[in-house]
Amino acid sequence: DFERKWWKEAVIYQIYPRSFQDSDGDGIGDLKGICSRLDYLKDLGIDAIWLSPVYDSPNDDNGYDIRDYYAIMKEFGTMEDFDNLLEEVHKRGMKLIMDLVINHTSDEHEWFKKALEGSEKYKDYYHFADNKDGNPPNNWTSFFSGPAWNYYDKLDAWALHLFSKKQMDLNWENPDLRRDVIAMIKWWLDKGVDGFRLDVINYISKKEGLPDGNELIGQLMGYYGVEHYFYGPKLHDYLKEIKKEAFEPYNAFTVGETPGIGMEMSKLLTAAYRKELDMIFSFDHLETPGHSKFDDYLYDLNYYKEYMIDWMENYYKDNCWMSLFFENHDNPRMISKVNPDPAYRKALGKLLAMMQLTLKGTPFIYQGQEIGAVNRDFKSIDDLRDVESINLYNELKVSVGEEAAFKKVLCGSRDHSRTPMQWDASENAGFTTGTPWIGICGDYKNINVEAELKDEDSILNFYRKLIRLRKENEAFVYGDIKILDKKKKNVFTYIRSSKDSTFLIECNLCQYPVKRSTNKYKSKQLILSNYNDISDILRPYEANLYRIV
Ligand code: ISL
Repeated sequence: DFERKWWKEAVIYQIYPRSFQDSDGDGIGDLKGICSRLDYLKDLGIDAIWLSPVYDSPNDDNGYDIRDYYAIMKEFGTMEDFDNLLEEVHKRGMKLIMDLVINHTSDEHEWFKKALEGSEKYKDYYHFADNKDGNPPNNWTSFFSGPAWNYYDKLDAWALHLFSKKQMDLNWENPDLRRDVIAMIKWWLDKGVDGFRLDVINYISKKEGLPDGNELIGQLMGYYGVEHYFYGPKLHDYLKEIKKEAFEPYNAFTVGETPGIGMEMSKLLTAAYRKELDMIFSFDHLETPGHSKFDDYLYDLNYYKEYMIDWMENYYKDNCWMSLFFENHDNPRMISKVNPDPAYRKALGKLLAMMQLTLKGTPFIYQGQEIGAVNRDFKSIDDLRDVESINLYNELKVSVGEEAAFKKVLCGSRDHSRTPMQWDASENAGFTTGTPWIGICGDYKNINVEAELKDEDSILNFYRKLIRLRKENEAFVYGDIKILDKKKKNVFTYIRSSKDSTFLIECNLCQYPVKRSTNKYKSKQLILSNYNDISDILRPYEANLYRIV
C-alpha cells in the first residue's frame, strides 16, 4: 500500500519555455506566452507543469547556465510575469515545478566573477586547481566535447566544467555554498512554487582529490572521469541536507535528474524512509543496450518492455515511485526513434501514450509529444542551435568530414525536440509573429494543436481520453500491475487492478501483425483502441485497453 501523494496521481507536463509560446514577437517563447496557454493544458488534463529554467542566463545552454538565481531571463519576461504565471497556474488547480540547476552556474554568475577577481571565498565555491605543468589537473572530459577544464590566465589556475565552457561546477564540499543554495531554494518556495526538478543532481559530489578517470571506462563511455562523480561519496548527505532544510518544511516535491544511476542506486535516492528525493529520472530505457544517443539505429520497443518489467516488479517493492517518460528537451522525438515512417506516426504515437499512461508511475509529457511531434528535417549545421550539437559537429568534422559529422549529430541532436510548439497552421505555427529563434518544423500545417483538437481520432484526443481514464480510475495510479506473457516477443500485455476495477492492456510493439494472446479473457469490454475495430490479430503498433467485467 502506497502513501497517497498528489505527485503520484498527477500527470506532469514539461514546458521548454524558449519554444512554447512567444507573446511579444521577439521569436523567443516567454512567460506571458505560457500563461496564455494554461487553459489548453488544464483542458488536456495536466495537473502540474515543470518549467525548464527561466532564470537570468547568458543562454550558452539555454538557461541551464544560470547567471542569477533570483532573476528571470529577460527574454522570458519579468519577476512580475513569473508571479502572475504562478498565480494563474494555481488558480486553475495546477502546480508549478521549477528546474533547479545547482551542479553548476554560469561563468557570468557573480560568485564566479568574484572568484576570477581573486576572492578566496568564492574560488572555493567552485573547483579551482593551481596550474602545475600547463596541463589540466586531471583527464576528465566535458559532456559537450573537449577537456572538462578551463584555464584562467590571471589566476594561473584551472576550473572544472562538466558541461559547456560556461557552466562551472560548484564545490558542494563548501558549507557556505550549500547554505547559499538552500537559502535560494527557500526563497522560491516562499513564493509558493510546488517543487523542483533537480538538474544532474547525482553529479554534485565529486571524489576527493578529483583523481584521473579510468582509461577503459573513459573509452567505453566516451567521457572520462564519470565514475568519480556520478554517484559521489557525499551525494546522500547533501540530498538529506537540502531535503531537511528546504524541501521538507515546505512539503515540496522533488524529481532528480540522474543519468546513469541504475535501479539499486535509484532506490537509495527515492525510498520514502530515506528522505532524499521523491522520484528520479532514470534514462536507461531511452537507448537499447549497446547504443548511444548519436548512433544511427532504430529503437526496439521490446527493450522498453523488458526494462519496464524489471522496474515494475522490482522498484516498487522498496516503496519507491517511478517517473514515466519517453521525451524531454535533451532527446530526439520517440516516434522518430522507433519508426520514422510517417505511415505509422499516428498508431505509434498512440501506442506510446497508452503505455505511458497505463503503466505504474507518474507520467511526464514533453511539449509536442501529445500531438505526435517528430524529428526535424534540419538541412545544415546552420539550422542547429544547441551547444552540444555544435561542439560535437566541430569535433567530429576534423576526423570524418562535414557531411558525416552532420549526419551523426542529426541522429541525436537535442534540437529535434526544441523547435517551436506547433499550435496552428498559420505562419510560424502560431508560435510567434516574429522570426523564431530556431526554425519551425516543416510539417506544422498538418501536425498542430488546432487540427488535432478538431480531429476526434487524433493523437491529442487519445491523450485526453487516456488522461481522463487515469483520473477516473484509481487502478491506473495506485493499482497493482501484473505483466502477462513476459517472454512473448513483440507483445506487451498487462493488467492494472484495484479494489473496484480491473483493466487489461495489450500492445503490439512492432510494425508487423502479431498473434493476440488475450483471447482467454472472455468477458472484456473495449474502452480505448488506436484502431477502430477489433480483429483476430494485432495490427502494427496496435494498443487496446479493456475493462474486465
Ligand atoms: O543530453 C545529454 C547529452 O547527450 C545528457 O547527457 C544531458 O546533458 C544530461 O542528461 C544532463 O542534462 C541536464 O543538464 C545539462 C543540460 O544541458 C541539459 O539540458 C539538462 O537536462 C547541463 O545543465
